[in-house]
Amino acid sequence: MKMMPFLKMPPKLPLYIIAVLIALCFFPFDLDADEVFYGPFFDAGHFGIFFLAAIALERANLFSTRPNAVKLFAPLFCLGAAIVLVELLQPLFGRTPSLTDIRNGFLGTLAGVLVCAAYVRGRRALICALFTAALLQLVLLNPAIAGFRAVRWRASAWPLLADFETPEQALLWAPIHYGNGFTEIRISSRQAADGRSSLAITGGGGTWRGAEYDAGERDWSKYGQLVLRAYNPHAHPLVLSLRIDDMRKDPSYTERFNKSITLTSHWNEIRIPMAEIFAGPHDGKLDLEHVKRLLFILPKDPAQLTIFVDRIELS
Ligand SMILES: [Ca+2]
Repeated sequence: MKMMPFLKMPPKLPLYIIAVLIALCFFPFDLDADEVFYGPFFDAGHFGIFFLAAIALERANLFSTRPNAVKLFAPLFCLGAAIVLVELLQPLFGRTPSLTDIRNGFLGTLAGVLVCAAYVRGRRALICALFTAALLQLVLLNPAIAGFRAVRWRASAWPLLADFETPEQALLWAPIHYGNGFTEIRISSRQAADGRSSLAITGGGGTWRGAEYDAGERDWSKYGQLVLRAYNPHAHPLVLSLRIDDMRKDPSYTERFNKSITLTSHWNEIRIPMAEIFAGPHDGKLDLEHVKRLLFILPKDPAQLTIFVDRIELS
């Protein structure tokens, strides 16, 4: 088969391309603000990076005089070792290693090797291999697309933080628990302070459990208060804890805003002045220009219970 012009390159260029592609894995991207998008985006990116690296390695002709089995497996072995090494070294560059990255890197390498094998078999085989690789890359990008929708919703709804009326905002929330317990969160139509649904937070056991909202480092300082609605389905009062973090990493109890709120039966509207949140931490003030997380902690009660929260906004 006649070589396509775009695959013709000077002898050492493929090796430089591989070096640049692997260097991309170490670039210290700041993922904090829109991690719900960038996290899965860079996970999926490992597929594309090692797909291109596998093609570049084939173009480097390092194994062209070797037996067929070596030609096939040597790129898998070399890039496989690079994938694992990259993940082991990533923490040194402020990146987080993950098994998803390793899986996606291997899949990308495999797809690249298959495209190279298809290339010598003819145009139809090449088109099929490229189509399969593109499809796989799109499937792997799917969580990033969902994350992008969540980030876009957060920006467009601002200063509304949540109303639970649309599914994309669910990705901004995550269940949390510590110790032997469980937490489950879901958008529920059983209760609603506005619209038709709210967020049900169910937990039991453990030291503490609740739900966390990814506030995206947004600026709360221009607003007068945080307003939210919480529903207590029980006949007796419950104490819900609210926590707000700024950019401090793993803030201790004295470095964040903490407040206990007594919920009477049914819906409660809670208004917290921004000045109170600002002055909340015992150590310093809360950086209202960069709010990172909002957490609801369920009452310290070993029994399983559910509370609902709805329409959380700044005003
Ligand atoms: Ca609602």
